[in-house]
Amino acid sequence: RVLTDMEKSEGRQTGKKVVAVVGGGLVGALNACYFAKRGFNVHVYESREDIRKAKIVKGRSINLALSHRGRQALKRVGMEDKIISKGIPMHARMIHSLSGKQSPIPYGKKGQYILSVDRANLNKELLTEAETYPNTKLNFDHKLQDWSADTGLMTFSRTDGSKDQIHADLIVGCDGAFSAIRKQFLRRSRFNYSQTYIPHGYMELTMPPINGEFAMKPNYLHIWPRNTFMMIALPNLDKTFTCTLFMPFEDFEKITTGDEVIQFFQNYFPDTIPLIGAEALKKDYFRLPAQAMVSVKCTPYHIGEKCVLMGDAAHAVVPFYGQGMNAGFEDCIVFDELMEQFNEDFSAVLPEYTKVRVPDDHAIADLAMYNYVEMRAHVNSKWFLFRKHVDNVLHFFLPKTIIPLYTMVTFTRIPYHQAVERWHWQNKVINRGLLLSAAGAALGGSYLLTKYSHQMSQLAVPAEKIWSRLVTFRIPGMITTQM
Ligand code: FAD
Ligand code: EGU
Repeated sequence: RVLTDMEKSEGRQTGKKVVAVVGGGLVGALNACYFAKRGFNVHVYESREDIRKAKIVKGRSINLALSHRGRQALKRVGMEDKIISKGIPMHARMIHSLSGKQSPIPYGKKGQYILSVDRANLNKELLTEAETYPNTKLNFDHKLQDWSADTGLMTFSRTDGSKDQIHADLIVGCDGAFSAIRKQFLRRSRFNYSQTYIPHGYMELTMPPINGEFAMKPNYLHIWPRNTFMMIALPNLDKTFTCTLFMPFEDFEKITTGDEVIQFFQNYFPDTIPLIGAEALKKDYFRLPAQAMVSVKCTPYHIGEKCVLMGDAAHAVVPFYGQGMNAGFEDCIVFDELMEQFNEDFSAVLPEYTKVRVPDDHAIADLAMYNYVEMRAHVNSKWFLFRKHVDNVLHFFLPKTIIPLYTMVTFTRIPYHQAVERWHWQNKVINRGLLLSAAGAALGGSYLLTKYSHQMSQLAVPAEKIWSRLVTFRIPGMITTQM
């Protein structure tokens, strides 16, 4: 429900508590709307300049895949329509094989698509929306230095060298993967924390329009799966694509000249050279060094009734499920529901938030890491196509029993940890051979055989291995929370 200006201004008079949202990124800006809607006096503190005024916006990834969880969170503050109107629907993946062949694999039924959204625009729109509440104040150029868990006093530094000391009743840490708020948690007893950098880095390359049109089909998430290397491309409103190359740092470092860049692309992504342009590629590649990716898990997410972590500050995940922002946005829904349930009593809401949210955030962190390992280990374009078709075929024949994991993650609000449990259960069902009944085998097998007869010969050697991988998932401890 969208609030009227009258309703929005009510918060000002209520003399409600002061909520400090630290970090005005995606999750911080959305959270500001949630707290403002409840009438709190909301102060957002963001270390950077106002991105709506800044000329150059540096930051991670230009565009993002927005899916159901994120959309639901936007909807609750009346922002869904505004954001999706500037998003580009992606109804399917487009798998690019080494030979340049393109094969689409739909995400699901007609209404099941994800959206490519511009990070900067999303952030700007959310900040502007937060500002429409008179009980919200945005403070840019405020970098949190330190804060006290006993008093709730925060110290901010400004670029002119001055310091600001500010008090709040509740501090909401939305300051990203390297959270300064979290530092105080680390000093406390019984706080669990783990951080893992993966050996891969990522680099963004722009694919310009050709004759004013998208260089590739726009309504797809384009994927070039090449085992240890992978590239992904999402469309932008200006008809460019942002290509993200994922590769071990080791390999990034091996490429030192423009000619080596072209040689590398010639070997692995030949179809993209004319689309990105050989000259642009040589330049773009050296413009910025490859960026690191980190996975962070911790628990608890709160300190007493004073402070709570949300978004990447609580759980940075590797981007191999397209869920980091979506999970962070869902954090806001979960917290808001608990605020309703416990009458905005922070001393009850905060512990319950940790209790219900930690298992789900840890589950998506583990899933994303699992998918990273899986993709790196043996996912080339044939394997990717094969696996997704098996998922879809099983779902087609047993729509109520077998729901692909990505479907539960991307198109439902089934709690992440339940999605994982259900996935394990489904694999057991498949494993026990219920599906290997004559009918299932004949139907599924003949479908695959006719469609992939030429590829079957290549799969034939490790077929047993592949099948056992498919049905058993013997990777102990990968999914269960290891804390
Ligand atoms: P951030 O976006 O990092 O925002 C944190 C904010 O806090 C920043 O504005 C920062 O300036 C500010 N800040 C930091 N320190 C301080 C301080 N000391 N004081 C004050 N302010 C501070 N997610 C998806 O859902 N879909 C995708 O397709 C997707 N793709 C991705 C691709 C890549 C390559 C990467 C790296 C991530 C991807 N993600 C994706 C994840 C997504 O980017 C993050 O989960 C999301 O940005 C988290 O939002 P946040 O607000 O918690 O943190
Ligand atoms: C990575 C970087 C395809 C944006 C996981 C799928 C991603 C995104 C997939 C990035 C993949 C991988 C899924 C979505 C999405 C797939 C998903 C990954 C968006 C399992 C901007 N992933 N991503 N899975 O199914 O569920 O299409 O940078 F290549 S969207 Cl790694 Cl659905």
